Amino acid sequence: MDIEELKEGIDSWETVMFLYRSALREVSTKLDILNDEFIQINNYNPIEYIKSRVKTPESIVKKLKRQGHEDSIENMVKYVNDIAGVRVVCSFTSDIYRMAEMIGKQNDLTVVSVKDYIKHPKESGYKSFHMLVTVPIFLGDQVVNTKVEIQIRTIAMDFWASLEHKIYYKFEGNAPEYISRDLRACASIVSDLDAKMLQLNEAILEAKAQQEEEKE
Ligand code: 0O2
Repeated sequence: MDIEELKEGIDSWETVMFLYRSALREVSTKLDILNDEFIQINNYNPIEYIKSRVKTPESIVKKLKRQGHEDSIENMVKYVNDIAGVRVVCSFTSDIYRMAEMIGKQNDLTVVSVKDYIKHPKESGYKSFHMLVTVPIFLGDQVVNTKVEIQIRTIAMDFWASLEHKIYYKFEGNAPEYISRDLRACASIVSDLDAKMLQLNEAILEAKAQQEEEKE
């Protein structure tokens, strides 16, 4: 059963939030295990850190309003996809796609939708890879597929998004044009930095491999 179909206890805020908190735990553990497996096999750590949060009631109500919906538990479960959110911060852009592929292959997760704001950045300059997944939560008498939004990005993308979010919040979405323009310019600097770091990493790996070859 999907969380939207939950009839019994739909009026109970606690039941719904319990499901979202449980889904966050499931997905976070899954990501930790994937990272550990990757370290074991490749001797390399693609995830710098993972943050997770359940959206605050104020933020849920704001989002419903923005979407033009009444604030009810039924509507929030149906229309707000990021009540449970996990942010995976990777070292390099290539790690993002590697992680996304690994997540997509997990049999017990269903990928509902994918938004690639790296290949197609938002007007604001925002870059990140979003996956909306559902994870089954096994209760005593039923299984509820619960939505979790996974945002995957580099440290540089996360740095920009966190500061932009703070700045934009102060203007409640109505920032003067010159601020938006400067923020877009910063996003472009951040992208250049990401590309340069990836290039450096590849050059280092190549140089190391060559040194090893010469030793043999
Ligand atoms: P908050 O306060 O971070 O929770 P959908 O969820 O698919 O129905 P939505 O919300 O447009 O529709 O989805 P999208 O585009 O995937 O955005 C979801 C989240 O991505 C946002 O949640 C932000 O966290 C982040 N995000 C999207 N665009 C931007 C941006 O331009 N700048 C920054 N800093 N973050 C962004 P919320 O609920 O909007 O905000």
